[in-house]
Amino acid sequence: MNSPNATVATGGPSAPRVTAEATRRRTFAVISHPDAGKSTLTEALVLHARVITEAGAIHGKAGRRSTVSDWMEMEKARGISITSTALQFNYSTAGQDCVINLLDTPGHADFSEDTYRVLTAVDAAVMLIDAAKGLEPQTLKLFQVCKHRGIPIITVINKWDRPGRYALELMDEIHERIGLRTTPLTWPVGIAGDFKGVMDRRKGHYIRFTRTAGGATAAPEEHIPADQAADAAGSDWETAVEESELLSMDGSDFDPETFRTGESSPVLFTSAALNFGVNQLLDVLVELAPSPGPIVDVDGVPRPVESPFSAFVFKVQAGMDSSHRDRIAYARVCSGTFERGDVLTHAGTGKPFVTKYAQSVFGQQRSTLDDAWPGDVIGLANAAVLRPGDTLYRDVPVRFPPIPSFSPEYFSVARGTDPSKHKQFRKGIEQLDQEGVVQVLRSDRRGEQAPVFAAVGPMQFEVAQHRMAAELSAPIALESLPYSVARIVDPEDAEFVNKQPSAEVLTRSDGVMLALFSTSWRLEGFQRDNPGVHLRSLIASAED
Ligand SMILES: Nc1nc2c(ncn2[C@@H]2O[C@H](COP(=O)(O)OP(=O)(O)OP(=O)(O)O)[C@@H](O)[C@H]2O)c(=O)[nH]1
Ligand SMILES: [Mg+2]
Repeated sequence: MNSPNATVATGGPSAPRVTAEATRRRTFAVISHPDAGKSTLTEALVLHARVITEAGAIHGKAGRRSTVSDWMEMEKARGISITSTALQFNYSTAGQDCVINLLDTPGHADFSEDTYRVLTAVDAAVMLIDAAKGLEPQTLKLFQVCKHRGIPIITVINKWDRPGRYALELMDEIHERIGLRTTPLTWPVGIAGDFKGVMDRRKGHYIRFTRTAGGATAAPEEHIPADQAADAAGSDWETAVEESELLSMDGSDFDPETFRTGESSPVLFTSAALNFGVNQLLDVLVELAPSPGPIVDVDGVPRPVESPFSAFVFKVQAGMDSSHRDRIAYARVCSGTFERGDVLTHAGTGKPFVTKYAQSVFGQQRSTLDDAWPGDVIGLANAAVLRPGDTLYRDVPVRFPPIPSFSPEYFSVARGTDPSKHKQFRKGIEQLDQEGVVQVLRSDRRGEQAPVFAAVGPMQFEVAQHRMAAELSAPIALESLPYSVARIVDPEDAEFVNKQPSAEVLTRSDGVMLALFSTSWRLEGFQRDNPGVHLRSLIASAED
């Protein structure tokens, strides 16, 4: 099944094509504290790229109560994202044809493992800040992860249609608290709550927005030359000009070099709900966000995008379509290309992997994928062998670094409440485990019927419980256990640790034995008293 593209060897005949395809790709995540408007902005970006004709149109009700990325039932009901979503679409601007791979992430700390994993798969991040709330704790943490990984950040001050803080004050806050130098590309005309438009700081003109009913369609915009802007916007324009001059004097003009190294960040002002400023963001992403470059392998060697195909799995998700019970492994393409049906190698096992079921992903929708290029996020359907962190390659072996997993801090016993659903219970638990919705731990003492769920945050339990009932037809009851720390323990020490008060040893599905302790204080006491017992932390945390 080899095609001309499949013959890409380093420097092979298709290398220029691979370079060209990589160059027109933008792969980024939208990140922030919960509720800043990530999913709403995602929807607006897609709307502006004209993939959908009306915001909120893809899922149920127009009038935008649910967004293209929030497709899970529980997400719709609660209005929060509990899992990241990938959307691939084309966008053309100023003669450039781009392919956008956008990842909308959940903001809630309980789901941050998912968000951190997504950050291993992107080349840039759009960091949202709520105009009224400023920098919030989860945004701060995610910023640190981006900084650590060297991911360039575009900052978006969202909800400018609502009363909020002063724009200059927000810039100061970002600089003072996280040391990120802001270089606004647009500047609001009208204070927060009275969003009239933005000044394009590089070109000097005024972009005036017009509201549409319910923000359901793209907002019309007029580009008004600077010398007519005062007539159009009055004193709001003058304030914007003055503030923009202040910024320039302060050295806050865009600087490509420090943007790429993550020291400075271009800023845009938006109202995702009204679709204001969204075009500008799309254009900035195309113009300034980096295209895919070499990805460093586990030995620290960069693999050029023109190398033969390689990709790594950063997420596994099932239950996207309740009528199919399918399971999708999301992979980020690092180098080369493949055509559907090509045979790759699974680096972990050395076994062949057939890409017959490769798909391009757009939220809950999927379509057959014929080829993929560096930067693309692809879905591999029903590939039971794939786990987060797995590498796939062709011809020239490679392995990418493992992806972060967090140490669980919450533990609950799960029991089926309907004895006739024994089989569904087992299958459901296995599925949640594979996806990483929760980690599943077992012990002989507790038995198969009472596995222990381990989670980074308690909301993961709610998701597991909801999905067991709604999707997997095996309702469960959860009973929380009084543990808060886990450590890896060697099998020869397991029995000894298990006998300690306030401790218990359980086995994870990959065979690793975990010792759970009620508090870190207990754990420290145990380690002091038993220096011969070797306990290891589970890390690979965000900072690794
Ligand atoms: N007024 C106003 N409301 C907005 C804007 N953007 C989002 N919202 C509202 O803010 C709420 C949260 O928006 P989401 O897009 O779900 O926020 P999120 O960041 O995706 O939240 P999580 O996924 O849970 O982290 C919703 O009620 C949106 O309608 C905006 O620009 N202006
Ligand atoms: Mg969301």
